[in-house]
Amino acid sequence: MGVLRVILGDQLSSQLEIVAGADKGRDVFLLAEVMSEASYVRHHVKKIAFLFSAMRHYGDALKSAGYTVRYVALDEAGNSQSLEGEILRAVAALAPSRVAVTEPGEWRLREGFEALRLALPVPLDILPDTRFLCSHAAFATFAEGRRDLRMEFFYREMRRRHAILIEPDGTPSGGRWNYDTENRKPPKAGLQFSPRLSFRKDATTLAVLDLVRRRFPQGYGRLEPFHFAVTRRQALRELDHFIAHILPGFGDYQDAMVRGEPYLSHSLLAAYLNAGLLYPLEICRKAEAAYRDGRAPLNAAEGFIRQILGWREYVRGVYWRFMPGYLERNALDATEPLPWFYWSGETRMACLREALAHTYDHAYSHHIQRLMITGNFALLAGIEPKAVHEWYLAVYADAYEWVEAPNTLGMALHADGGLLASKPYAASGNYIKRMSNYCAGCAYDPTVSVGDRACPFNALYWDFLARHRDRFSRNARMPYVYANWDKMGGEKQAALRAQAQAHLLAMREGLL
Ligand code: FAD
Ligand code: DLZ
Ligand code: SF4
Repeated sequence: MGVLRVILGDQLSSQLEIVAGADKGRDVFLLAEVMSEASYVRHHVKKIAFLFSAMRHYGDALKSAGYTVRYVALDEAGNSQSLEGEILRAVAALAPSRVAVTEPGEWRLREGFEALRLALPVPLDILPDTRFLCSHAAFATFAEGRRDLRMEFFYREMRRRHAILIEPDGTPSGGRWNYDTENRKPPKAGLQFSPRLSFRKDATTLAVLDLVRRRFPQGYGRLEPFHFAVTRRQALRELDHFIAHILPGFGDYQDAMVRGEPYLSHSLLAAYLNAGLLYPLEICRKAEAAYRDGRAPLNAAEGFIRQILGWREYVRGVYWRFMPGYLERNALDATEPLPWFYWSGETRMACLREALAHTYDHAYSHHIQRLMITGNFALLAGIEPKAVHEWYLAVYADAYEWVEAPNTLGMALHADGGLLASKPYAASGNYIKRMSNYCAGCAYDPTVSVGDRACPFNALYWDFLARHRDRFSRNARMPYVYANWDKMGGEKQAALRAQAQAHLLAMREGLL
């Protein structure tokens, strides 16, 4: 035979060279469901089901297009349950002239493939992942010689390079690069959000749900209802639905949080984009077209495009530039174990309960919940970054290390010492009260900082700032916070710090 072409579970894209360059008559594709990938963290069962169903549909689509596919299901006899093992087994069975794989999205697999190269009797080609708009080389050029890797500069370059929201004279549409200041409205009473699509489960998805139920009985999360798109065609319907009905409202309430509303105006596209069912440029172009045709305001289109063309590409660049050391970073010396309630959802804090329930039910929570609720709490309470990282990597259907790790260690926990975010995203209960309607249903009171009803975010916030004063008081964006702390006087400061210790004790005892 010709080349054994390996497709990983998050590489379901026909535009990749691994597919585009295939010889239908001679080459064989390999897709394998393996326990090593399904259990390297405690993945949400919906994430496993989504990926297995999408992989099976993708394998079927390749077959329908006339390719030969070796698809190894999780339960298949002889499955070695590792990617390396399945490649070696396929090589022994099919005797290809070479093996090809698109570079994996995680460092550990990249290392695994380098080791496999030595064990293989034929050459292994690792092809670039051309789904991304910024190659490793282009990111290196951007980063070279810069002391400050701020996303905003990167984003402007990407806008220019891909001519998105750029006018014929080279200026940004509307005259500004960034409309973020218009995208921070607190939720108002009676806000309505459009209903979301739910995809019919075919026989393939039903078989996968049955498999996941049997093989992951102790798995984290709620498996059903299961409404995910599992094919490119369905993912495109989700995209078109978003552009037509949701995008116009994306900007205004981008930072808001509303009880009982897991999605608000977010796109839900990350799981599809990261698995290869959608491409970043097609999404950005559709959002731009919606703005140009008057179907979406500029603050919505720009805000949305910035997330994909800016943040998504930027965090991937940061990941590959700073791995493998990035995962070990712990600049704030945070050592608390992850509280059990991150898994169980059992806490008296209504904001965390809400974010954790969405996570458990949907393998999803939106960005502000990830950053300002679960992330902010872990930052303030000093939870060990690696434990937090493993939790985020497990629980979201869109989670892969290249995108999750910089968001968790860099953006949420400041564990990279400010490489990704110039100031920590630390906030007290007042922020959560302003940006959500969670506090009304809480055992705690966001306006109280000391005592039985004290919102834990308050004392933990001040204690965090006091603990890290040496580091943050030099930060040009933070002097006013320390001025407020100093104005409080010693007695109040001592009470807040004692209260923070009481919260941490309660957290350790599962009573918070
Ligand atoms: P929308 O709000 O609709 O945003 C549109 C798209 O922009 C997303 O689909 C995503 O592709 C991209 N995007 C938005 N924000 C970011 C960002 N900060 N970094 C990279 N891409 C972004 N995103 C992941 O895709 N996988 C992860 O594992 C992940 N882990 C995160 C962990 C933490 C602690 C934080 C704070 C953020 C994380 N994010 C992650 C980023 C972001 O929260 C999710 O991309 C977003 O919530 C996915 O929902 P959505 O598709 O509805 O996004
Ligand atoms: C996440 C995941 C899971 C749950 N299962 C598989 C699998 O069985 N087979 C596979 O090829 N890929 C799987 N994946 C995705 C990989 O973990 C992913 O390719 C790496 O994390 C790199 O991004
Ligand atoms: Fe969260 Fe504090 Fe509000 Fe309760 S009072 S919901 S803990 S911010």
